[in-house]
Amino acid sequence: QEYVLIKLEVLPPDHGQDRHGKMERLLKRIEDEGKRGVYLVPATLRPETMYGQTNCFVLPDGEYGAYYIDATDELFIMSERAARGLSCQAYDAANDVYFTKEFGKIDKWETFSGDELLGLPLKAPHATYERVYTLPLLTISMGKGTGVVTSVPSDAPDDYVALKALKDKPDFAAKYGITPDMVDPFEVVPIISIEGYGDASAVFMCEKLGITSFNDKAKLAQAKDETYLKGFTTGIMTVGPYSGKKVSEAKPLIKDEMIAAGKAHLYFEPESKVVSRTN
Ligand code: ZZB
Repeated sequence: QEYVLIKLEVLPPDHGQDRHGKMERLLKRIEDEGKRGVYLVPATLRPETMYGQTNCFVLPDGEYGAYYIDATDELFIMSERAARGLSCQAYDAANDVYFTKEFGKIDKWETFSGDELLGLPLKAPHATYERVYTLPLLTISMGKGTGVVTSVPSDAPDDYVALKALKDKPDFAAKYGITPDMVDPFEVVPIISIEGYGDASAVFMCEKLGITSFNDKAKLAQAKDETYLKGFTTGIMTVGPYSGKKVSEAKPLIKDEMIAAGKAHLYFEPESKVVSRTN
């Protein structure tokens, strides 16, 4: 499985977050050592939807680490499994540069539980919002991608349902230290128009199928499959430099541009067997 890692830069905590001070210490350390930044790195199959990001999701009980990436001189926050996967992959295959200096060797600077990452302000590439926040999502699988998910409620039904729940139930959000300013200003951003589904297909499908919570598992799966398929086959971009182009045409162009600009990297999901560097 080929994913695209998106780099969401961690900004200095502004209020109430980082209750153990780990992020503050990490940001201080990278400044002292002249490293380039700390990023949450969600894995996505839909890089063309980054214009519609409203937040990032982590699993509150999940275990994450901040790993040093030699190729970019930055720290990436992700699951240990994903860090191991990256350390076995080329950053720039043409020039024989790998993500970490030593094949398969990871360098963890800090450990975070998901709830220690909640509420952190982030700068997300291509997003219309200047800063977005890290919010809880209980359906994240730590065994897939990086365990970090970026949220596009216009086109991802799961994201729409999760963000709506946090907005509609401030008491639930407060349990995770999420304050209304981290969710209320973030409206769905229409980015792709699909004939018969409008310009926010996830919202359309959730309303059409009457999905109100994560308990509607079968309906959510149906909504996801349908928006995925329709988005790719008949969707038209309505924002960005490829506005007016088909999603299927814009997607590889946007992906390549983000990678060339250092805003994203390719990430191959590790299979059970690790592929050797020489083959
Ligand atoms: C942005 C995005 C925009 C996504 C969209 C989807 C959609 P799949 O097909 O099941 O592999 N994701 C990534 N990692 C995880 C994880 N560990 N746990 C739960 N969800 C995860 O799903 C890949 C998609 O699931 C990824 O692409 C990511 O969300 C999420 F408009 O990134 B996506 C209709 C879907 N639309």
